[in-house]
Amino acid sequence: MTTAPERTTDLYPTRGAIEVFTPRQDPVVWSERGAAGPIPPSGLQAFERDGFLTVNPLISPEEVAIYRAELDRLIFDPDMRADERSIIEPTSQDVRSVFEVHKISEVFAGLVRDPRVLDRARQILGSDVYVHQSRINVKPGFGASGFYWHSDFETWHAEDGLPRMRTVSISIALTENYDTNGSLMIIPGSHKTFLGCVGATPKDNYKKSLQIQEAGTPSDKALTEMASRHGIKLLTGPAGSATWFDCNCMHGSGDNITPFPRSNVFIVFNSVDNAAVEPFAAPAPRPEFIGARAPFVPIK
Ligand code: 6CS
Ligand code: FE
Repeated sequence: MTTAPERTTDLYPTRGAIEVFTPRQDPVVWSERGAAGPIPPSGLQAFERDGFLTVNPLISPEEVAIYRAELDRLIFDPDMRADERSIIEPTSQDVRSVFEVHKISEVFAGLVRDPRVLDRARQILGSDVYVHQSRINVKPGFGASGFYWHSDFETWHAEDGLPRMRTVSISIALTENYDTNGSLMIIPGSHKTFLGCVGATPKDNYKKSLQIQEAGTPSDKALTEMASRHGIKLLTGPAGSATWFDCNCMHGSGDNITPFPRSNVFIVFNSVDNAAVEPFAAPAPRPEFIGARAPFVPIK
């Protein structure tokens, strides 16, 4: 059983009076060079350089069908819709996200233990891991709203208390991720610089930020600088494909006004050596269904 460490110094200041760039002070790939695992050395090098890596396919069409059916079961369940772990689209009132699916659903619980997923997470983070957060982002057609530019780590540091950049997300496409239906956009290389954002975290910020994020978003100037220097990569792919992305990538996704949903399952793995402490820039930690807290059991 792992318990939370004492509060550490804040290596990545954010949500103060001014915007501040801090060079990354953590490795991107934590395992020793060439450590055993499913990702080949060339893949680890690409992940280290770009901050993301696509695996296509990761799961089979038959497995996609199983996860899609489970996603549909969850989002059309009235009790689930009323649950605090479900986030509703502000305009269409469709379900936008469901959090903690690895605890709600046996089917998604199995996915976090799948060696094709778990072994890659352990290889990137170089340690035992646990799930900091899991969610399905439904992004139904006809008007689902996007996710404005942000670094996940900026939020997980400020509001959940993750001290270091030793956290990785996998996004698994459960529907076709087209270039038109609000797919993930990442600024390659942005993971190497931490952007401390302006503005204190409001109390209970998560009640709004999971619909429309304001605190922790970059200024137009900073975003223009990053995008001009690195470009923007649109991550498309068929259902069954997956993208691993570092916790500090600057990323976002647009609205989906097509008839084609962009439904993905996201799992956020954190190293057991990077357990959440007190939030670095928020009045209180977010609820556990958004950011797991010790004691937790490493996934074996
Ligand atoms: O606040 C969070 O943890 C969530 N928000 C976004 C926009 N991405 C990461 C995560 O789902
Ligand atoms: Fe995000």
